Amino acid sequence: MKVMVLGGDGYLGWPTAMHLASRGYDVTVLDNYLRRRTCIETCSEPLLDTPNLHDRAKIFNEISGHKINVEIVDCSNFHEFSNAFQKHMPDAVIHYAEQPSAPYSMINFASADLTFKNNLGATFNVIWAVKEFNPNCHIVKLGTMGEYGTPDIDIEEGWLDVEHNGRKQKFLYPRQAGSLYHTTKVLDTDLLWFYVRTYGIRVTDLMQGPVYGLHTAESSLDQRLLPYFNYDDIFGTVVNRFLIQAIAGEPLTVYGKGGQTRGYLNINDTLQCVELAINNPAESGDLRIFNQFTEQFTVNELAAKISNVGKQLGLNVKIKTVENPRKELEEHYYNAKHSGLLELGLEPNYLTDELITSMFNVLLPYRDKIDISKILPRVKWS
Ligand code: USQ
Repeated sequence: MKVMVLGGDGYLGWPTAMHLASRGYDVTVLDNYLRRRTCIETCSEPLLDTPNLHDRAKIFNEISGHKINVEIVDCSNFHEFSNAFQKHMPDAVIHYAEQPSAPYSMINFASADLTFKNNLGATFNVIWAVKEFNPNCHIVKLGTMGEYGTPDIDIEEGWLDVEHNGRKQKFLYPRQAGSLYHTTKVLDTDLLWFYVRTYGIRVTDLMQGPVYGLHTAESSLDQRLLPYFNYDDIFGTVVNRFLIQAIAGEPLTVYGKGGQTRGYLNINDTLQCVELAINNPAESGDLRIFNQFTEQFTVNELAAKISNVGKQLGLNVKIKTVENPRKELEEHYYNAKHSGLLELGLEPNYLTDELITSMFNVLLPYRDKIDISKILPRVKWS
């Protein structure tokens, strides 16, 4: 199967590319290094120096014998993207090519404008390239659990049966996101749904929760193959941040009351999920939606788990309440369904003490690389 990974330089894109190449897929990665540029511009450099895509593909090829094709392409430019698409004519496109940070999208007009145009533009171009040049190609789009927000009712898997005045209809589950970034994903879903129902393209929209972790089977082959790992306030996700804070001896930064609940997953489970999605494609004319996470936690629960394990390893871990820079509910109901990917065969890697210990052990050798000035939140919602 020919697979294109859009955003192949990112935290998830590169591990996905290696995972699929190792399993015999014909993999091409596309990226324009937007993540690297926005990280440099905001002083949010990752923990490790990460070789560029051509170099990483070469290193991976030398070590594993597997090939990854690299195209340095801006997916939000239709000319560039459609040329690459026609050159490789993929059977499936995995679309990670979006500005992924909620705080980044809330800095100012320029960051909001970039997020809006990049994210919607890339999705629009993927849809049009598929529709024009290979309508059978399966689009696997990374959405986010944050599209749903935190409603006071159960969150269904993408769709909701609504009964109104004695009549029934199935609709996209109501969405009310908490940042401009998350809102671009809501708009992506609407765009995809329009083109699916109008032109019969096939789409899987994965509502993913915050991801954590560093090591995958392939990245553990060589330090230079590790993912682009952020721990700063703008691009780092909460579990990765807490692990680094614990190692640095800095207090874990719980925002507000810490009752914010989200569905989380291990980076290795992201790889399983996207592979399951491409191997079980959506039907033509189907917008299939899966909630992609394995277990839910409050921020306080995450801080307690990481603190307990850190202390067992001899780290001096403290937990601190930080004024919440975001506008979000800090205590709320949360019950999100997530059975679709399990039914396809997902075997979760849960956030056990053993797993937290193994993540600490992978990260501890890089203690000297941590820049503690990147830890406290710099971007406020208002
Ligand atoms: N949080 C803290 N302390 C911190 C960092 C975060 O309490 O130091 C809290 C946040 O306020 C939030 C929760 O932890 O309530 C999760 O924050 P996060 O930064 O890990 O995740 P988020 O900004 O929602 O975004 C991340 C990814 C994004 C993805 C999303 C999935 O950056 O690309 O779409 O997770 S979800 O959250 O389900 O929408």
